[in-house]
Amino acid sequence: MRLSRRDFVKIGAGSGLAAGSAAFVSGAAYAQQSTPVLPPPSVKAEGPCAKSLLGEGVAKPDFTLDVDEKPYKAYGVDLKAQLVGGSWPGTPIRYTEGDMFRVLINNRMKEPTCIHWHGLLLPSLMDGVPEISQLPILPGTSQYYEFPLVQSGSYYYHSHLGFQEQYGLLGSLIIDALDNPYSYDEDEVLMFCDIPPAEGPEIIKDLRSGSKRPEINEAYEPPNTKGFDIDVRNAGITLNGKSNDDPWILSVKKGARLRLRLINATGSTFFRVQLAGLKFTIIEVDGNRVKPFEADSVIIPTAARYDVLVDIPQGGSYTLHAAVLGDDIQCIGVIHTDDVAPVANKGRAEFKGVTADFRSLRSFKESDFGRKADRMLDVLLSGNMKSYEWEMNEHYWPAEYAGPDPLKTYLDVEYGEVVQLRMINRSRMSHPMHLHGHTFRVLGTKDDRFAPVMDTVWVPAGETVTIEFLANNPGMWAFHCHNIWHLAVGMMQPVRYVTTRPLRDAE
Ligand SMILES: [Cu+2]
Repeated sequence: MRLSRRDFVKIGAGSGLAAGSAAFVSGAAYAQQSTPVLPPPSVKAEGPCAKSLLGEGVAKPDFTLDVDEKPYKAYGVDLKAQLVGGSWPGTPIRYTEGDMFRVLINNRMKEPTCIHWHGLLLPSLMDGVPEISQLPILPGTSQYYEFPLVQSGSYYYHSHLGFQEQYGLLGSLIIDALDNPYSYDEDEVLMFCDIPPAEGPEIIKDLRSGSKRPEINEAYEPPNTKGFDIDVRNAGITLNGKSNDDPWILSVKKGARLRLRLINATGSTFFRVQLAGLKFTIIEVDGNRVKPFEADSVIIPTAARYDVLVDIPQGGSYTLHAAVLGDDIQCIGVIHTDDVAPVANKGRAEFKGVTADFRSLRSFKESDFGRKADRMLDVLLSGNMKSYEWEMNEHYWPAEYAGPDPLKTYLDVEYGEVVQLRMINRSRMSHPMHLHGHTFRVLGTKDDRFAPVMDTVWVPAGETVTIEFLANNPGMWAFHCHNIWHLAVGMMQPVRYVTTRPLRDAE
């Protein structure tokens, strides 16, 4: 069933959840809960994962994601991977704005999982975060997710349980716009993943053994940021599942205009990306339209997405370089015209010209909420590299590897407020901060009326970044650092609605 735009009532500017359509009733019912009510436990499958899970009156899923354990080898490392549809990245999902999202997860693993739809505006109980929005999906059981898609752009899905995301449990999630303002000849998803050097518990053990930052000669560092720190030296980076010895290749026509959806789906990697000296134009960040910005390279933090347009002016073979900040490794891919053989330039990336990051961007439309913030909250980001503990507001969220005395603390907001979160980074590391279920404006970039709208923002070491959002989606929402190692030790403080909207009659 395709919903029309009329079915959606925007509750506020910039972002908003659908209301008023019959299809949304279940979502609205979830969203009405002032304290989260856990959904019924996952349905126990009989034999192979629940074929009969979906009873009468429930629409069939458009995508069935089979999650299973599988050995995986890349860059000389053997890992126990957890994959969707047997590949890393997993089964791609694609919809059109206004569609109902109907996805079934079959957990065929021997351990629980929980799947999060990164960047989507959805009912809280569909958000897939254990302990915050749903129960884990137990081994041999299935979970059905259904909600209306009220936005467009480049997103991805990933497990929000343990280290699974770092070991392959993720895939792309693209929502085509109903009215696409851009024209291009090719539309390509470029998904970057980092391959860890060992299993998760081993990496945490190493980090806790007091080892310092690895000595890296010739590390790539962004301009104006000295000494970009990393925790873990990854074995390598894949692009759409391909490693550098057999790189990802795209064949196009001479003169083609390409839309590239650059998705940083890594556990802890920041990239600086360039395309063989070709200028490109940034058109969207985290699925939100920006004033077109021309650049020679762009810095993409963990869990962020940048959509760019690039023209392939003449016949040739063009190598894309994604250099890892703070390390000396890079990922390559090749785009070539169909009259020329692909040739990978495996040399070290050399950067020239304009480097963009979130501070370069302005929202395409005015993003201001038209009033001052109702609530301003400080969020201290701090840590201890020696004991390997990472905190938000000097607390750890309970997690398997959280520091001593983890505690459930929340950032409380009320429905309808304009909320500012001032993130003060008192550490020497950068933190890619992600808020679930909302988009936010990143203030202090250029002109706050046109602040870029995002869902994941880089808070550089020692700096302060303020975001502003409209509290229009009641529930409990994960707000955390998207570096998997920081999250694993408890770097999370959820946003909790302490009031909901008043009762009202159906329109
Ligand atoms: Cu962090």
